[in-house]
Amino acid sequence: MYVILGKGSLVSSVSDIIGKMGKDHLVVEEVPELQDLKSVDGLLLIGDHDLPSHPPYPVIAYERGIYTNPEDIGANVLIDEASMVADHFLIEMEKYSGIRLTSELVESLKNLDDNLMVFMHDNPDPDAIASSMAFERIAKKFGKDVNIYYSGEIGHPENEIFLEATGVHMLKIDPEIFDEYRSVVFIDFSKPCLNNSLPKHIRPDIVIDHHPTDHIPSGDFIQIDTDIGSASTLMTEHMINADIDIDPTMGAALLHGIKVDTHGFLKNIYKRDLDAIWKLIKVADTELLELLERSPMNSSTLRSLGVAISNRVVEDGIMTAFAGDITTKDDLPQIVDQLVVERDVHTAMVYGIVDDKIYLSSRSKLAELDLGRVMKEAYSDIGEAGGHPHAAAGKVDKEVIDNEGLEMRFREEVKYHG
Ligand SMILES: [Mn+2]
Repeated sequence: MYVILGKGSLVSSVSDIIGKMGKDHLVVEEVPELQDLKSVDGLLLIGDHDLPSHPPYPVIAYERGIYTNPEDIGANVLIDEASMVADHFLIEMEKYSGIRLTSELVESLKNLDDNLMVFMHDNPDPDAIASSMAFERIAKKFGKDVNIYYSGEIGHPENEIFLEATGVHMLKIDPEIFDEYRSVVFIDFSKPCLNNSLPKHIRPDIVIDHHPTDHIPSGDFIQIDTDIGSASTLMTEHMINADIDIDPTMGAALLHGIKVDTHGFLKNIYKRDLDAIWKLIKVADTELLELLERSPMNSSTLRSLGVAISNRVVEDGIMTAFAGDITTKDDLPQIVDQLVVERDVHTAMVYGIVDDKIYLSSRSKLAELDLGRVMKEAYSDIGEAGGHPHAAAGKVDKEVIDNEGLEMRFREEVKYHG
């Protein structure tokens, strides 16, 4: 039980509020009354009192005026009026500026055509898809029809499950859709033609993104917020501020979007992402989340994984593995993710054949290795290759190199750069 020690109107107001929050507490006016109390969990001290020294519970004191040392008045923590006002000012300002931003979004939505084109980047990921779904919900509330467009592949079976479960309807970008002008929205990217299949001249009316850019587009509502882990976080904030119900499927979709973009809530995550997670976790469909978590694999991918496992060669922590003829190059990233977990392997590359091309995908656990550069230097003279420091990919013609040469080039470059 909490105890408030003090008297006056502030004490009774604070007691009312704590009561409304459902916390069991008691108000006492004088220090001697404390002696008779059992099981005190904490004391809030309001006003001047001489406390017994070192009580067996934490003491938090409220003091008007200038901050003093809490120990001087026998408290562990001091709530002084100035910091309290400052803290609350900042919290309320943040809330209010979020609400204002959402109402700006709603205002610009209202001014757009009745039919909106929402675009995602190529090979849209769960963050882009969930955010577009959320945007559609908001737009619908204000009487707008929405078509969601993408290019490239949906690829990963996790994404297919995601689409099935959420029932989101997406269309492939087709040059004809630009014949008739309709309002344009970019979600999870901001620049036409970069990592997306939009013609360069397309100008967005609305942009909601979290990737840094050197070019801020002109448009009616442009939100490029880089102090955030995912577009799903921005959309969660807008849905809450616009008072739109987040149903269990939408909640799971947004939560999954945040999760994927923050590497499982571990990297590139901000307090606002955590606030969004906290809200979504209470409504999200946990069965759907678990389904997405298991990250299913198509049977053809699993078969190719089997081939790659039996063909794998490990030397000095470097694994190369031939997956044979594969159904699609999208199988390779999933396969190499499984291979690189082998103990004592720090870097892995898997490759497989589709038609007359060899596709490659690699992963590394070495912090100091730039795998994108390794792949580039190993294969750019005979094909295309590159990527990120920990994940890279490539493509070469089957005619120009045999498996042995392909594997040797990879091992040599890793050793050289590692
Ligand atoms: Mn994203």
